[in-house]
Amino acid sequence: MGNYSNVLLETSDNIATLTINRPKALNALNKDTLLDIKAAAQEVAEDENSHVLIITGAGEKAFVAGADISFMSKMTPQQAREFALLGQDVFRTIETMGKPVIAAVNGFALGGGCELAMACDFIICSENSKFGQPEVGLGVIPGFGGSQRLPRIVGSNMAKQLLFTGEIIDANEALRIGLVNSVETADQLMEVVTKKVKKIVSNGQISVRYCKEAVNEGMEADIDRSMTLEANSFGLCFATEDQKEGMKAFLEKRKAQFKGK
Ligand code: DAK
Repeated sequence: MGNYSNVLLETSDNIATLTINRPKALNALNKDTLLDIKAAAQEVAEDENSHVLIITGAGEKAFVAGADISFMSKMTPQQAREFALLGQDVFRTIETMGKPVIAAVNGFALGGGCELAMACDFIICSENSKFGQPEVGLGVIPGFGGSQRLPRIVGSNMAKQLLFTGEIIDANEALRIGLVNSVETADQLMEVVTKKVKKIVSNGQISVRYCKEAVNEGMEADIDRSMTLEANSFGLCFATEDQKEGMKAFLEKRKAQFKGK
């Protein structure tokens, strides 16, 4: 896979792993890092051998400690707007790519780091993780979608509490409010995430993709429209070899061999 200055990208067993790699700055997101994340995500989206993407942070302390405050401190209003639009675009690329993206949060996920994790399909974190949107303490608001995704995930009242106070919550509180799906020991985080991801990879990739689209698009639509979306995608599955193989394998009492076709 391609070489990037601020992220590492590797693939094995159909699983791509993108590691934000600026550990000295706790993987803070500057413009170049955002551009690397976007290019790497697009590479994975186009790579036939990558079925799932895991995003994590280098080092033992942080997933991503936020947008780079030293970089942001000197921005003009116009540059700030451009920076917010860039981050939003990068995170939308992740959110809308036709493959599952799992955040393996291994430490601080603050500000832009929490926003990056929330743009993924779900989050599994280590016990030492900390989450929060501390932007109000810096005199700004979240700029990479945090004020929009947080209420969609944890509900508007809890989101407002976190956004207004800027408080940092630990992994167990993140689990309690439904921000993360599970909390693992730091040692076992990648093992657990990989196990989960291997289950995803063993399924029909087209149907996994349709599930992602159905949830994402359905969440933004009224119930009638979202039911139509589901019915349409359900119908489309019957145009795939995977549907024929999946149902045939069940009836023959064997494990399906999906081809993603
Ligand atoms: N940006 C830049 N550098 C950071 C950073 C960050 N967000 N977080 C940490 N670092 C750097 C530190 O400056 C330090 O660098 P050196 O001093 O060694 O050169 C190094 O990482 C290690 O950090 P600490 O020495 O502070 O480590 P500690 O363990 O003592 O503390 C910490 C860890 C995560 C509690 C602390 O570093 C911290 O509070 N960091 C800032 C967390 C934060 O507030 N994050 C949210 C950032 S705001 C927008 C676009 C985007 C956003 C908003 C608006 N628009 C364009 C409108 C998003 C905003 C954010 O993400």
